[in-house]
Amino acid sequence: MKVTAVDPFALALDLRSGALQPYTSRTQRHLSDMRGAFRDGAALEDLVRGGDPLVYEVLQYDLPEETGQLICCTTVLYPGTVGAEYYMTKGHYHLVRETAEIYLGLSGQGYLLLMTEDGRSWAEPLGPGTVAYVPPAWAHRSVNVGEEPLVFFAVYPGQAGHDYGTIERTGFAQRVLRGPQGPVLA
Ligand code: M6P
Ligand code: ZN
Repeated sequence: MKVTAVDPFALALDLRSGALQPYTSRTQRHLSDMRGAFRDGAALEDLVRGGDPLVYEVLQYDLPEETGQLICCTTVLYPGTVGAEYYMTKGHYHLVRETAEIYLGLSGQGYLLLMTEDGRSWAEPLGPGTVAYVPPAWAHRSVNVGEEPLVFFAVYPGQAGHDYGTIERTGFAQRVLRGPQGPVLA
């Protein structure tokens, strides 16, 4: 197998804020980047007009996107709702379905939602110290149900790739809504 030679390295991860030093890319997603994801499209447009808040950001140390490498990143998902629906990530399958991922929760409280193309769905609570396994072929999206940022660290195979299109077409099997007694899975 041919794999790009990379020197060993170590990064500094702040276990509370998720700050990763150094990082090489920072992806920021505002609500306007998430049209179609939330149930209440009119509420989303109101919030976009009101200043288009930042929903989450991903700090990553980029490596060659190839078999043999492991890529790690941290996600900071801010608290908030669109209508009754908690802020969440876009969510994706891996382009190469035969690849898994590990999440390590650092701070905040939320859920990791998962689903398969043949109709299974799953929700795992995600908080400080949670190690969650995303098996091959499971789409994954995280949701912040707390009052502070939901922060987690993730590791996935270099060749995995992100398939957002399938979820844009099918939506996600479950939604997490703010109910009178707290979060409700719908
Ligand atoms: C995790 C990983 C990343 C992903 C990020 C945000 O950190 O799964 O690969 O980019 O969450 O999720 P999404 O790409 O679905 O917006
Ligand atoms: Zn992934």
